Amino acid sequence: MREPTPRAIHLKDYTPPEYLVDTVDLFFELDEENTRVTAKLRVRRNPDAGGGGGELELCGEDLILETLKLNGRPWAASRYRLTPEALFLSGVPDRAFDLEIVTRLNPKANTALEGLYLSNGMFCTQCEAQGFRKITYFPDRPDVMAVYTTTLVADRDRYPVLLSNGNPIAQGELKNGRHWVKWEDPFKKPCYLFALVAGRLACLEEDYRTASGRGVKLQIFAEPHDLDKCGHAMQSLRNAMRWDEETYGREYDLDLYMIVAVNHFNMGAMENKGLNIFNTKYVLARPDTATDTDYEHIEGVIGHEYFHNWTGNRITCRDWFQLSLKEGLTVFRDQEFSASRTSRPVKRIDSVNMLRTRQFAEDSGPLAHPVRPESYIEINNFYTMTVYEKGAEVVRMLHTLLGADGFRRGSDLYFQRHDGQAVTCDDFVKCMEDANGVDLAQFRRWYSQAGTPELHLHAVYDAASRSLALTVRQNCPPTPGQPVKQPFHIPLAVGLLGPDGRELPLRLEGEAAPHPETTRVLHVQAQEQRFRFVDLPAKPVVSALRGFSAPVKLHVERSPQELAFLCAHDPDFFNRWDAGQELAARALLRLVPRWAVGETSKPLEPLLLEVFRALVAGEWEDRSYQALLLTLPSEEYVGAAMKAIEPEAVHAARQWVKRELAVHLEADFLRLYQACHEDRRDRFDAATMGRRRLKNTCLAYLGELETRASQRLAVRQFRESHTMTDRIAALSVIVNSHNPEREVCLDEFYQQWKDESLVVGKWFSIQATCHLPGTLARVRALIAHPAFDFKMPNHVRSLIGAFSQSNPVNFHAKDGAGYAFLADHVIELNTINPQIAARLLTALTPWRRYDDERQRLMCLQLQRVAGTSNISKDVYEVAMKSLS
Ligand code: B3K
Ligand code: ZN
Repeated sequence: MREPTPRAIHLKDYTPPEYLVDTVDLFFELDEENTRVTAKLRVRRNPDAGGGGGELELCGEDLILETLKLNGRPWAASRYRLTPEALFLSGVPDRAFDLEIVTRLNPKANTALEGLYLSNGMFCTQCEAQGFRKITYFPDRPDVMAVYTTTLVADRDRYPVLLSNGNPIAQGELKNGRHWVKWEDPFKKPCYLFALVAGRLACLEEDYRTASGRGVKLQIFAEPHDLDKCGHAMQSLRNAMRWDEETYGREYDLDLYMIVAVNHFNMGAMENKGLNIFNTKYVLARPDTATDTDYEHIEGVIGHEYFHNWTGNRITCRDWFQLSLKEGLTVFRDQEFSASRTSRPVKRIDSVNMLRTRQFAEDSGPLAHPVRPESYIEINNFYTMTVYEKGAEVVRMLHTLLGADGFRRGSDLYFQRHDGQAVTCDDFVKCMEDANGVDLAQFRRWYSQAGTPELHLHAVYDAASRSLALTVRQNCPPTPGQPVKQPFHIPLAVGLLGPDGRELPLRLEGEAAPHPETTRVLHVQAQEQRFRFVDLPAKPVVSALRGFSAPVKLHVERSPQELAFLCAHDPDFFNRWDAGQELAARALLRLVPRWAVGETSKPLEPLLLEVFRALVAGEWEDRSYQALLLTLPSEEYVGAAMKAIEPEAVHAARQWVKRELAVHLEADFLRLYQACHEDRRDRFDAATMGRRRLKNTCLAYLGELETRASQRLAVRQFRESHTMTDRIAALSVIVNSHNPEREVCLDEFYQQWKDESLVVGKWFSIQATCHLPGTLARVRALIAHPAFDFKMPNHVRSLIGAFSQSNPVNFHAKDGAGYAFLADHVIELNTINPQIAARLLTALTPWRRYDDERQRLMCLQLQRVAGTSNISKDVYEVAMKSLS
C-alpha cells in the first residue's frame, strides 16, 4: 500500500549493519486504540561495518512519532527525516549513545496481524519477519541482536495477565485500576523474536526437570473456556524437550517456557524467545473437538517451535535470505521427532506426499526460487514449501550422506561455534564439513539452484558376467533467472531384490566384499554416471531412491509386474508404498483420456485390483501404513504427470477407480472396517490412531457405493462416535455423497459445535472441499454465514483456502467462476490482511499447467488482481511474478 512498483531486495547487496543495538528497554502503555511505546536503545557503531559514519536508519511503519531524545536531550527535527517506512538520524555521535523514542500506535486497526494487534480482546504480537517496525522505530534486521527488558502497563481488570520474553522481575499496581509487570530476557536476540501478550487468560502450569536437573516452569495460556483443551499441548512440549535432550544434547535455557494460544493468527505458531505465540489450531485439543491429525499436528508444531530455541533463537539468521537455515533445519528436526512419536513410515510418506505435490509444483512454476532465495520484494512471501520442506530435505540429505553420528558431530560443532550469532546457510554446511572432514562444495548447489532435478535410471543385467550396470543421468529444468543448472550431489539409496523378493548383497565392481547393509547410498555427482553391481545370480529388481533419499523426480523403466512385485516385497517401506502409487497413477493416467472424450466403458486393470486385494487382506501391524497403501494417489499428484492438467477427467477417473475397487472389494473393506472399529475416545497412541485411520479409509471406499447400507453405516458412525476423528471422517463421506441425511447431519454438527471456532472451521472445510456440483454456491453462502469471520485467517483458510487449494474439480470449473470468486476475495483481503491475500492468490500461479481456455481465465483474474488500486507488496509480488 505504498510506492506503485515495490523494490526488490537482493542477497548480493547484503552489507553488515552500520549500527548495533546492545540493549533495548521497552515501556508499553497498552491501550486498544492508542498504545504508547517508549523505547530506550543503547546504540553503537558497528566496528565491522564497511561504511563510515552514515545516517542511522531505523525502520518504522504505521507509527506516530511523539518524541525523540539522544543521550537524554531532545533531538532536533532538523537532524532527522521521516518517511512512511523509516526514520533517519544524521550526525549521531561516534561513541555509544542512548536513544529514546516515544511512539503511538493503534492495535485495534491492525487487521494485518503483524506487529501489535488485538485478538478476541487480547493484545498479542507477531514480529517475524518485519513486524517489530510496526511497534517502534528500530534497525529491524536479524543480525542486530540485543538484550531486552520490557515493561507492560495495562488495565488490571481487562488485562490481568501481562507477558513478555524471559523472566518476570518486578510488578506493581498503579492508580486508575492499572498495573504493570517488568520482564527481562537475558539472551541476546533479534527483534523478530520479541513478543508481548496481555489479556484475561487461564493457565495450565507444570514443572519440568531437564536432563542436567534444572527446573523449568511450563505454562500454556488460553482463553478460560479452552483450558480443558491444553493437556495434549503440554504433554507434547514435555516430549519435545526430552527428545531434543536425547537426540541433540540440547537443553532449555530459561526458567520459564510459555505458550499462548490466540484465535487470530496468520500462520501456525511463532517461536518468540520464552513466549511462543500459537494459533489455537495448534494448541487446543480434546477427543471430541480435535481429530487424530490435529493431535499429531499439535505435537509436531509444539516440537517445531520448541526446537527453534536452539535452531533459530540461540543461533539465528544473518539476513532473511538465510531463512532456511532455521526453517529447513527445524522442519527436519520436527519431522524426526514426529516420526519417533508415531509411525516412522507414515510420517515420511506424509511429508513426501506434501513435498511432491505442493513443493514440486512451486519448483516448476513462476514462483520457483532456491532454498536460499536471491531476491524478494516481500519476505513474508518466502515462507514457502521450498524454504521449509525442500530445505528440510536438504538437511536430511546431509544426514543421509554423513550418517546419524556424522550429522550429530556437525550439529554439535554448529551449536558450539555459532551460539549467540546470526549466521548463514553456508556456515551450517561448513560445520558439517569441518566436523566430518568432507567436501560439500557441490552439495551447496542445493541451496543456490532452484528446480526439481530429474533422475533417469537405466539398468542392464548381463547374465554372463552376473552383473548389473546402473546408469544414472540427472538434469534440472530451467527456472526463472536460472536457465542452466550444474549437476547436483545426490544421495541415491538403492537396494536390489532377487526373484524371490529377498534382498541381494550389494557389491560394486572392484570392491573386495559386499556392502554390510542391504541398502547403500550411491553418490550421484556427474550428469551421467555408471555403477556396476557384481555377483548377482539372477536379474534383480532395482529398488531406487529408498526412503526418498533426495528431493528429485525419479524415472525408471519398470513394468507393471515389477511395480506389483515391489509393492508386495520391497522391505523399504517408502518404495513399497511408492510402487503401489505408481501403479495406480499409471492406471489413472491411462483412463483420463477416455473421460476427456466421454467414453464410458473402462475396464479396471486386473493387476491393480489384485494388488489392492492383497493390501486389504493383509494383516499389517502398522494400520496407519496400511491405510496409506490403500489410498489412491491424489488428483494433484496424477494431474502433475500430465502435459496439461484436466481436472474433471482426473477427478472422474479417480472416482471411478475408487468406486470400482469398492465394488470388487466391498466385503474386504467391510471386514477390515469392522475389525478396526472401536470407539476409544481416551486413546491417542499410534496403534489406536492407526486403526482409526484404516477404518476411515475403508469407510471412504464403502461410501462410494452409495448403497443404503453404506449410507447408514456412515450416518451411524457420525452419530454414535465420540471422537472428532470418526465423526468428521463420517461427515465427509456423507457430504460427498447423495446421502438423504446430508443436510440434517451438517446441521446437527453445526448446532452442536457453533461455539467452538476451530470446529466451525472444520465444518466450513468439509463443505468447501466437497467434490459434488454446487459447492461454489455453498461456499459463497457460507461466507455470508454469521459464524464466518473474514478477519480470522483460520476461517479464510478453511473456507476460501480449502476451496481453492483442495478442491481441484470445483475450483477449476470450466466457466472460471472459481477463479473469479478467488480473485474477488484476494482483492477484498488485500487491504485487510496482505499476507493472507497473497497466500490465497498462489492458487492461480500454476496457470500454465492448464488448457488454453483455463489459462486465459486464470490470467484474466491474475491481471484483475494486479490492477487493484492500493495493492500491497505481498499481493503485488505474487501477481506480477505469476504472470511473468
Ligand atoms: N517462524 C515462524 C514463521 C513466521 C512467518 C512470518 N510470515 C513460524 C515457524 O516457522 O516456526
Ligand atoms: Zn519454523
